[in-house]
Parts: sequence; structure tokens; C-alpha cells
Amino acid sequence: HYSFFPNTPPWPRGRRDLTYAFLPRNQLSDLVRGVFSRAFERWSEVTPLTFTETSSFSSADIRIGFYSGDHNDGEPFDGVLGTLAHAFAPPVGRFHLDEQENWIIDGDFTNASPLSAVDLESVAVHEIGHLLGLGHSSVEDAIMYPTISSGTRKVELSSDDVLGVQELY
Ligand code: TQI
Ligand code: ZN
Ligand code: ZN
Repeated sequence: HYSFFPNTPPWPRGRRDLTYAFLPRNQLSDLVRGVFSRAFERWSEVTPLTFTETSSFSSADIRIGFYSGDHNDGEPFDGVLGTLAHAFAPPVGRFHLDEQENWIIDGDFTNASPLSAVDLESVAVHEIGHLLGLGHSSVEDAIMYPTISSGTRKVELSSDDVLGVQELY
């Protein structure tokens, strides 16, 4: 069963159209940006929310960046595997990813070691759930289940994820 992020109100009623931006120095390719766009779409399909990319990092509701090691928020990254990413819920939706992971696009594990490669979209869909105020779920199929095996791709919301987010929005 789904849960909510403790002590975190969801995005307020008046905020249904949210913006997101990428840390400019990451210089992400269109391919990578497309992965995030599809991950947001999975949640906007089942809620009244919309997500639009903006070029203004400082004014975006959700700020996405790849960082390595200590990046001054008290939650340093730890290199390959371990912590992959973390998200801080509203009012500033910070979404940080560990730059040192072997990120895989579109489940294409052909040139990667399945033992250490992580599918970017799978992690993005999960972290966006946190950005919207969801905690972890006890349902194994759920995107919000707290573990994922390395080398696997899980991007489809389960009915448990949908029920959870629809209770918030
Ligand atoms: N990051 C953890 C996560 O997002 C951060 C975390 C630890 C956390 N404890 C928490 C977040 C309690 C909320 C509440 O869950 S992670 C997965 C999964 C991670 C893990 O890097 O370990 C995914 C990031 F579910 F697969 F294990 C993305 Cl998909
Ligand atoms: Zn961080
Ligand atoms: Zn999580």
C-alpha cells in the first residue's frame, strides 16, 4: 500500500501547472531531457498536474541536477550504486541524481554491466513520485516500492501508485 512523505504537504491547490529546469552546467542532451519528459508524463496522465520545462533554473518549481559526492545539501552521494538519487518535496522540488552512476537510457543495457547500470527513467519516475509527496509503497509492483534490482527497468505506474497520487491531487 502507498504512503505519503511525512510532514510534507502536496503542491498547493493553486499550483497545478508546474515547471522544471535542468542545472545548466550539466548540459544534458535532448535524449536525456526526453527521458525526464516521459517520466513526468506518466504522472500528469493520472493527475490534474502538468509539467513544463523552463530554461530558468532559479525560478523553476522543480530543479533537476546531476551531482557527485558532497554537493552541500547534507546528503552526499556515494559513487556507483548505493544512493542513486534523492528528491526534496515542495515548496522547492529539488531532484538530484548521482553523476557517478552508470545511467542507462531507454533500458538499453547492451553496453553496460547489468550489475552496476541503472535505468534513468525508472529512477526518474520514482523520484517524481517523491516530488509529488508520495512515500514508499509495500506493493512490489509499485513504482514507489523502495528497492529495484540493478539492470532492470520499471517505468509503468501501478494501480497503487495511481491511487496514492490521486488521493493527493
Ligand atoms: N534514494 C532513496 C529513494 O528515493 C532515498 C531515500 C532513502 C528515501 N530513504 C527514503 C526517500 C525514505 C524517501 C523516503 O528511495 S535511492 C530507488 C528504488 C533510490 C531508490 O537512490 O536509494 C529508486 C532512488 F526504489 F529503486 F530503490 C530511486 Cl527507483
Ligand atoms: Zn542532493
Ligand atoms: Zn524512494
